[in-house]
Amino acid sequence: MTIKESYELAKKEYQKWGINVDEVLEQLKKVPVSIHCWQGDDVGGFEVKKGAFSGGIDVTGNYPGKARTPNELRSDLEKALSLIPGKHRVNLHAIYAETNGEVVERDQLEPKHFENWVNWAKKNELGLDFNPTLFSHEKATDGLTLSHPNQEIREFWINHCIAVRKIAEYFGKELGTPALTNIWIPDGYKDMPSDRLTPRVRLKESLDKIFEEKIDEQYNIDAIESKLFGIGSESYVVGSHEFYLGYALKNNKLCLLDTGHYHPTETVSNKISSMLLFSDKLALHVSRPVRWDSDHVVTLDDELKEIALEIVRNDALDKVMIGLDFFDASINRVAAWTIGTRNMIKAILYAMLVPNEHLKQLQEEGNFTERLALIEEFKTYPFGAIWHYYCEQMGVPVKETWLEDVKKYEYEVLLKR
Ligand code: RNT
Ligand code: ZN
Repeated sequence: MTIKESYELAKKEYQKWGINVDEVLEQLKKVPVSIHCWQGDDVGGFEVKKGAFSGGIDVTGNYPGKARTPNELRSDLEKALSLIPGKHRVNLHAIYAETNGEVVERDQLEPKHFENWVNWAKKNELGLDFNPTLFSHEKATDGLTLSHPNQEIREFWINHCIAVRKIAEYFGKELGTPALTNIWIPDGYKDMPSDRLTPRVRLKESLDKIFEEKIDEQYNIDAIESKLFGIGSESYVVGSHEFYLGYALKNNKLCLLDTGHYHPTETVSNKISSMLLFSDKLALHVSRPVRWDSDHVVTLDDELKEIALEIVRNDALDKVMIGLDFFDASINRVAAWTIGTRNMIKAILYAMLVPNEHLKQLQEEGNFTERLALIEEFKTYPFGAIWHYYCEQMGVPVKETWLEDVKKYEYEVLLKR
């Protein structure tokens, strides 16, 4: 049976439930995922004067072939994008600036340092998102940045964030789609704090200064990312969930929820509906925590499906900006992007192929038996046949055949590095 024949059969199964699969696929094409560039080089970046890797996160593994230059990174991204169905976005960090061999301090970065990225994004029809980099730097060695007691250090990072927002505005203007600029800081303490308030007061003031200059949301959208703990900030993190939730609501900013930044049994899927009642939009860093905020490659697990269900059944595809955040250096990095991004898209498709309205109705009627029975039965509906057809239709490899492309690329390009 061909892919198309399997698709036609599967389609009928869904049709019985009133799901129009052709329409679903049209809708799916329009859902962008923001792919993080930093999986390609283990969050290294291309600064001339590189600071030691730091910031409460860690990358483990030494798989050969990591990108050493912006061109290598772009070429690896292109390879991954050729294996992922749909039109997507690329998420950059400030450390991916290109400064022509010159040392440019982070508070001095300008749009021109990202010209190559913008030209590349135009050529590949990609939107760009952005992040200031407040780690791996001599002014962040003690793990404090925007909440630092030293005013000069705070100002340096404030100016960095302002510079980054202006660069993001340039992305938005050039590419015709707003850039999401997400601020994440590592600030916190390894051991019990004696004062939780003062650093938070300073963080609040720093954010106020960063956002003083209004930038048209047509070009740049600001987000702030919270965290529960990190390596070296096990006891206290300044930018906690409550801190940013409050800040975002009061100042009309987006909360960015990273799926690895909560207590192990606390799920982001359960937060989306609540948060969207009080803000128009929110952003995600979809990641996979294994025991801790470990940033493993995203798999098609229950929580990923639940996140996708929450977005789809609450009609929130325009409200939730989906981005990825993982970095595994122990496997082929192009494969890591491909696996994680394909899984994110698969999860959205899965959620679109569930009779969501019917299931909602069952719950309203108190029919929990049928609710559970159908949720479970739908797990083995022929979702795979629809996914394979989608890949074929979008001109990307079907099933595991993409692995051949990656192996060839590894042999011909990555292993020569
Ligand atoms: C760290 C945050 C943050 C980073 C990236 C590199 O815990 O998740 O988003 O992973 O900015
Ligand atoms: Zn994150």
